[in-house]
Parts: sequence; structure tokens; C-alpha cells
Amino acid sequence: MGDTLAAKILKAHLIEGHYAPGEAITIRIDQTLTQDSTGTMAYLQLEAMEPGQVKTECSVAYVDHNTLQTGFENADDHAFIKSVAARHGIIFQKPGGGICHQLHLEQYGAPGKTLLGSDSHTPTCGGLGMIAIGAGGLDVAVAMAQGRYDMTAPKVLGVELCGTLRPWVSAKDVILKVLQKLTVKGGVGKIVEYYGPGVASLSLTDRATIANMGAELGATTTVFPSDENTRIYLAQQGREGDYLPLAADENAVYDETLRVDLSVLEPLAAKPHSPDNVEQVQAIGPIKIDQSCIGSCTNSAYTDLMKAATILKGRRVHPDVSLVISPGSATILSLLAENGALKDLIDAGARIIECACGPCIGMGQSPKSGAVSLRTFNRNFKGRSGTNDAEVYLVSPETAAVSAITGILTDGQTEGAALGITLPEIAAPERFYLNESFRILPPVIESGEALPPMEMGPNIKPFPRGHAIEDNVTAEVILVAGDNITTDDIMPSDSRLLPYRSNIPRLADYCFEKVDADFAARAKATQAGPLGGGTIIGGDNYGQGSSREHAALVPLYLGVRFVLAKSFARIHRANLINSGILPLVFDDPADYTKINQGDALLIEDAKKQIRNELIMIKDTRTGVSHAFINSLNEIEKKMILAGGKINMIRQEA
Ligand code: MIC
Ligand code: SF4
Repeated sequence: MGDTLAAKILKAHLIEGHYAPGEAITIRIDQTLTQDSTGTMAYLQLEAMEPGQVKTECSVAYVDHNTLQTGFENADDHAFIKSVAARHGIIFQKPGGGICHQLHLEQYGAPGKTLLGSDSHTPTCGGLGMIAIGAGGLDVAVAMAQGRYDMTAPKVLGVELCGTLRPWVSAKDVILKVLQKLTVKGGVGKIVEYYGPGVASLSLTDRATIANMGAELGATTTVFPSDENTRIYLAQQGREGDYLPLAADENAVYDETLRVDLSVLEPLAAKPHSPDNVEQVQAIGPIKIDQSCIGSCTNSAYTDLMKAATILKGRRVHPDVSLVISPGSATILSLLAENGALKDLIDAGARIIECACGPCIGMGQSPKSGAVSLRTFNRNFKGRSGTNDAEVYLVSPETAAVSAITGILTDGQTEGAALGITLPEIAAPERFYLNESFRILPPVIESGEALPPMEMGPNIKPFPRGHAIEDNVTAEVILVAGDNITTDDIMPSDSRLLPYRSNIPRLADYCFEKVDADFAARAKATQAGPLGGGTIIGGDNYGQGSSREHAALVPLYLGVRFVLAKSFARIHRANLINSGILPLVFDDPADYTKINQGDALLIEDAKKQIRNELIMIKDTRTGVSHAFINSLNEIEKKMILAGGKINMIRQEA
């Protein structure tokens, strides 16, 4: 039986454990990335480990999320990250240079390598044939300090592609189709690996789009083979030396498979408010739109923006529509400036904004009340745009551009010809050029030499630390939540709150704000009360979405001791354990309805029970004990016993 490509790369990086699905393994991490909104916390944690110089081949700190500097806070965070980067051998990418995943693809990612990033869309680089995994900031800090990452080996889901895409159908429609089939939890515990004859027809950045939104499946990561298109892309970036052809063995066996015929796909859209709520654009019909946004780490590549420019050239954005373009990198923006496409976009009435995440994370460009917004982004969770009642549809750049002209959701495949638009093949230039003006290399620091100082503004507060688990753990149920709760629900993020990513006490007041406005006050009162802390009950896929560990650190700060759910999303589950909060899964999902808000729960003999496969929790209101599945591996048990990962590392040291 041959190996999948995922297995080959993971086996080549294995430090500890036996590679088989479900087994705890430790892998070597070659590269790391952080971005600023998770980076401040990651670097505070890195400093707490006193790491010296990073142990990876390449670690990069990007600033792309919190670039609206409406007060001193964001700029202070940037300065902090820059100062830490210089201390530990980390490359610093200044704000304005581009979106972390797009830049990492252009400048650092390489086939066969491993990458760990403190952002859930780190798998974008899987388009290059590398294993690129999103994680919480603490896991990335440990990877920088020790060059390793503990994980559970996932299953490998093979997606066979055949045929080729028709005009007006693009990579975005491929991943939307996969999301429609598998849903937002269909990838949990799996690596999605693409193979088959259709792969060769997809450009490297098409593959990156598909890998990027694999995060929305809940997958650990996505990987594509590395082939001639990979070589062409690396050569465009002046990095042909990094090319390495890679593919699964001919006789590779996948744990599960799925087949997608590219030639029959139609333009698709994910309707409000979930990336898997997918339907054909034509079936949704010509709804009136107010905004169209093209960009984000999913669809801001050169070819994406050139497609938009080609469609818009010589035409005008509809009077009722605001068209917003955020290029993926300064290099891409310069290329558009050089070849005239930028002028075509501006002449059509597009609003060109900074090369950053921007509207994708509600950092500006929030649409009007009740607006319909088309976005080439990857998440359309309610309220994420900054406008709570906006209706966000996720679409391809082609659909976003043509709809911006017509003012209604438009299927270019059926309407393009009537509008007189034919889409030419967009060829990327043979050579991009490297914009080094945004890159700051760290100084070489000899051993024994003093590290440069850290720059910490007044908004940067210490992060909360868990404490060792007690024998009897008591907690009041402070929230019963439904299925698919996102980390945006747990710890909202928009232009108002992002400046406080380094200030947990301040963020705490907004925890679960959109689900239950009284949550924070209730949690604080419970923490001060006789039970000393609270617990949250969740449905399926609790904690999907962003990698922000704030969704664990803020509940920790608010006294949450354990979380009970029908199932957890991968990164959030790890962030809870890293923080010392115990995640447990209902053994009988029907028990979910038997525990109410306000109930006092008790885990007796918690230190002993943590070693069992089932943990019994007594509801003192009903007197009934319920069974919960304890899926912690040995390292995770140690973390919970110690009160979190940093405590465990310190104890071991
Ligand atoms: C997101 O797309 O939700 C973010 C903002 O990039 C997050 C990271 C964060 O919350 O800072 C992610 O995807 O991990
Ligand atoms: Fe930035 Fe949006 Fe990508 Fe997150 S999903 S990294 S906010 S562009």
C-alpha cells in the first residue's frame, strides 16, 4: 500500500510517535508564521519561555489584520511584535506589505516543508505541496522555541479532480462545491489531499484558494501535489531553487474519497450565514446587492484581480454598489499599477484599499444596515462584516466583479455574453519581483550577546494563566449554546475590539456579546460566587472558525473551568487544553438537553477521573451523573493537570 502525499511529508518530519490516524505524534516544524491579531499573545507567550533564537528554518511575523490605526493601540502592538522579532531571529513584515498567507506563498513557502501558523488559514500554503497547519498562538510559540508540534495524526480524505473548469467558473466554486458536499464539520480530524487529472489544470494560486477554504471544512489542512505549475509559480517569484516535485504514490490508499468533475461546475455562492450554505448563483436569482468586495487571503492573487480588472475595464460600477478591492500583496498591487489594470479598476469606480485583511475581519468597509454584500472571502458568519444584519454571500472574483456592474447577483456564465464580456485566459507575468521594502530581517545576535529591548505599549497586558486542576471541580452552567458556535461568537472581532487583542481584561467584557449580552457579567458573578467558576455547554462543532486563542483565554480569565459539547473544532479544542480548560464530549448527545443554564455541576475526583476514558459529571440540581468522553492524549492530560501548556513546560524545565 503506497503513501498519500500528506503521509510522506508527515513521516519525513516525525520526531515522536507512530504515524497512523488518531495517534499522537510530534512533528518537526520548518517554518512558522504569525499575524498581528494573534501575534501579540503568541509573542508574550514566546517571551515567557525565554527561547533565545528560534529553532525553525524560517519564522515570519506579519502585520495585516489590525491596520486601521484609529488609536495608539494597534501601532503599539506592531511595535511590540517588531521588537520581539528582532530579539529572536524572526523576519518582520511591515503593515501594507500584504496578507500573511498570500505573502508566505510568494516569499517563503516551499514544497515538502511544514509550516505552523497562528491563523486558521495557514493551510493556504498547502497549495504549494507543503503541510501547513493553523494553530493557536501558544502552539506556534512552542514551535518557534522548540521546532516541534504535538498533534493527532489525521485521516486523509482524497479529493479526485477530473475535467477542467469552464470560463466564469473558478477555484472558489470548486471549494464551495466541496463545502456543499462535506459541510463545515466534514473535514474535522482529516487532511484533505487533492489528486487526479484535474489538478494540472489549476494554477498554483487556484490551488491556494482551495487549500485556504479547506479551513472552513474544519480540516487540519489541505495539500496539493507539487508539479509543473508549482515550479512555474516559484520561478515567477524568483525561487525556482525551492521547487521539489511531490505527489502521492500511485497505489496510495485514502481513508475516504470524493470526486469532483470540474467541467460540470457552475458559479456558486455561500449564502448567509455559513460557508457551507451553498447554492448555484442562478438558483439564488438576481438579488439586489449593495457591496462587492474582492480580496482577502482566499482570492487576492494577481490572476483574481486581473480577472476583475478585465471584467470592469471600460465599464462602471453600478450606482448603488460599493466595490472594494484589497490586493493580496504590495507586489501584486505594483504589477497591476505597472500593467494599467489598476487604472481600469479605479476608472470603473472601485475603491482600492490597503493590501491587508481589511473588510474580511470587519476592519473597515462595514456595509450599510441590512445590506447584501458579495465577498470573495472565506467566512460569512453573522456580524463578521461589522454590520450585524448584513447578508453576506461568498462568491468568486468573476461573480463579484460582474455583479458589481449589474448591481444584482449575476451568473457570468449565462449573462456575460449579453453584457458583451468575454473572459480571456489571464497569464501571470513570467517574473514577479520581490518587494523588499516591507521586509525587515532580524539582526544576527551572537550567543551571550544581550537581546535588543522589547517595546511594550500601555495597552499590552499580561495573559491569564490557568491553575492545576483540583480534586473536586465545581462550576455553574453559565451558557447553553447551539451547534456550530464560532470563535467569532465566543470572542467577537471587529474594528472596535481588534485593538484589544493584547488586553484580555478589556476583551472579556465582550465575550459571547452577540449570543448573550449578559454573559460576561454572569461569568464574573459566578467566578466570585461559591462555585468559583463556570462552564459552557455547546452543540456540535463548538469553536469552529478562527484560531484566536482569545476564545479560550478570555473564558479562562472569566473563570470557565471546563466546556461540554457534542463535538469540538480542532484548533479551539487545542486552545482550550493549552489554557488549562477541559473540553469534554457528551457520551450520549441526548444528555445535551438535560442540563440547564444555572445548574451546578461537580466533577468528583477530577485528578483521578482525568485518566479514564469516560468522565462522570454530577448535576447537583437533578442528582443525575452524566458521562462524558475524555479524548485527551497523554500530553494533553498533563497539560490539564498542570493548568495549561506553559505551566507544563515550566514544570518539565
Ligand atoms: C479570521 O479570519 O477569522 C482571522 C481573523 O484571520 C483569525 C485570526 C484571528 O482571529 O486573529 C483566523 O482565521 O485564525
Ligand atoms: Fe485575514 Fe480574512 Fe484571511 Fe483571516 S480570513 S487571514 S481576516 S484575510
